[in-house]
Amino acid sequence: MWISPIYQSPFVDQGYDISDYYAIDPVFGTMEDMDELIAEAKKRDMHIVMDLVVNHCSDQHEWFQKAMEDPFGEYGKYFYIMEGKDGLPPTNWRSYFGGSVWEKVPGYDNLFYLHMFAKEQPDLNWENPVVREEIYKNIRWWLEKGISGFRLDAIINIKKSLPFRDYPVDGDDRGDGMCRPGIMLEHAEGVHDFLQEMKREAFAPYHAFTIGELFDFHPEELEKFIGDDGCFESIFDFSTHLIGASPKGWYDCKKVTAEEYKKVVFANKEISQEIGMMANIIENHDEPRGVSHYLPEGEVNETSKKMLCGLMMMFYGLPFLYQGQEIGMENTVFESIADVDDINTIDEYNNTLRLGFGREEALKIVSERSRDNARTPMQWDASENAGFTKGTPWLKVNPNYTEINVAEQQMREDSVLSFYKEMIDLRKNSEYKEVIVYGKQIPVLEDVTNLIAFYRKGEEKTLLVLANWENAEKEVALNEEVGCVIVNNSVDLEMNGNTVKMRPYQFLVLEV
Ligand code: TEU
Repeated sequence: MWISPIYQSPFVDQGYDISDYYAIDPVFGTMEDMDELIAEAKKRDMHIVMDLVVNHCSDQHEWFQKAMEDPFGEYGKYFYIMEGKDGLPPTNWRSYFGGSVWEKVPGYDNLFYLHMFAKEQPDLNWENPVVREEIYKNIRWWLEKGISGFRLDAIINIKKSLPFRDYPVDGDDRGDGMCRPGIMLEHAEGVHDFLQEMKREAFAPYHAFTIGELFDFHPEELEKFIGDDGCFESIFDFSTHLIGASPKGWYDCKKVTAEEYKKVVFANKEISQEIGMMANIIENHDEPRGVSHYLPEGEVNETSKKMLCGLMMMFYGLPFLYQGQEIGMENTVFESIADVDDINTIDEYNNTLRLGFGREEALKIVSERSRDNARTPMQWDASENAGFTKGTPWLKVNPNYTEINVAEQQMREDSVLSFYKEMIDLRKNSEYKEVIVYGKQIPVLEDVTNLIAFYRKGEEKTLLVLANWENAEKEVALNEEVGCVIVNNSVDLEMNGNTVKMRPYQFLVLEV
C-alpha cells in the first residue's frame, strides 16, 4: 500500500512540499495513528510504502528557513544558492510548474535559490554529504518504525549537471525565453552513484522495497535502475502516459489511440522484461483518470473500463492500482478554474490564456489533463460527499458519485470492482501465478488494427490475451486452437473454428 505524502506540509503541492520529515500532518492524523496503521497492516501481512520526497523540501522546512537567514552559512550549503547575472536568474531553465527555476533570496538583489518545481519547493543539494546523511537517517527511522519501503519521488532530479549553464531556448510556443528543465538532467551524469549509496546506506540493511518515479532517463540505463544490481526493485512505466504529450503545453497534446498504445507497450516490454520488472499503471495522482484519458469519448463504459484493467493486469510487470481506479472513477467537471487546486493545472491554464485561447476553451483544455481529476475524494457511496466526509472536502466530489461508488459496485458481480477483484485473484491463483507474473510477453496478430494481442509464456502454461480496443465487432483468426476461457468481460465467446468473434471492447484471456 503506497501512501502519497502525509508528512507535515503547507500543501502548496499537495504534500510534495515537506516541512518536517519526521511528523505526520495533522490533517491526516497523528503519529500514533500512523503507528496503529503500521501495526494493523502487519497483522494482515500487508506492507506500507511511503513517499520519499527528497529532491526538494518545503520552504517552510527548518533547513531552508535557516538557509534564508544566513545563505552563506552551514544551511545555505543544503540548497543550491547562486549569484545571478546582474539581478537576473543564473540560468534560463523553466521550472516544471512554470516560470524560472530561480527565486531571489529575500533581502539580496543578486542571490537566487534553485527550485525545479514550485518556488516553495527548494531543491536539496545532494552534492553535500551532510544532506545525504540527513536523508538516509530519515529513511532508516521510518524503516525502523516498520514500513516496508519507499516510492522515490522525482528521483532523477537529484543529480544536476554542474557547473550550471544555459541551454538553447525551447522551440515551443511558451515565449518565455527559457528551456525545459529536463534538458539539464539529460546532461547530468552520476545519479547512480547517489542512488547506490542510498541503497547501501539506507535501504539494503532493511531489505526495503523501492520503486522509482523517473522521467528523462536514457533507455540504455534501464539496467542500472532495475537490473539485478540496479538501484531500485522497480520503476513506473510511464511510456503510455507520454503518448501525445507536447512540450508546448496541454493545449497541444493529442488523444491516445489504440494503435499507438499497442506500439509503445510492445516496444517497452520487449526491452524491459529482459532486464527487470517495471510497474504497470493506468493512472496515479499526477494523471487524469485513465478511463477518461485512454478511451474515446462516448465509449467509456464498464466493458471498456474492464478491458483497460485486464490489460494492465496481464502485461508483464508489477501492477499498481490508484484509489478509485478499481471502481472506474472518471474525470471530474470543473465549473471554473476556482474549482482547481493543483499548481500544475493553474500554470497550464495561464499558459493557454497567454496564447490567446478564451477562458472557456482554456478550462476545457486543462480539464482533460488536470491532476485534480484523480485527486477528488474517493467515492464510497451515494450519500453526501460520496460518504467520504461530513466536512468540506479539499476538492469537490465528482458529481457522478451517485452512479459510480463502492457500495453500489460491491453488490454487483458484473461491476468494475468485481472485475478488478477477479483479475487480482487470478494473479494470485497458484495455477496461473507463475505464467502471469513471470511468463514472457510475446506480441501476436500485431497487424490487426485496434486489437492488442499477446501471449504470456510461462514454464508450463501459455496464455493468449486479446483486447478489442474499439466500439465495433471484429473477427479474429487465431493461429491455434484455444482451450478454456479464463477471463471474459463480455458476452459468451463465439467461435467458428479458430476464428473468434470479438465484441466491442471485449477482453479475453484464453489458455492455449
Ligand atoms: O512528480 C514528478 C514529475 O515529474 C511531475 O512534474 C510530473 O511530470 C507531472 O506531475 C505530470 O503532470 C512528482 C509527484 O508525483 C508530483 O505529485 C509532485 O508534484 C512532484 O513530484 C514534485 O514533488
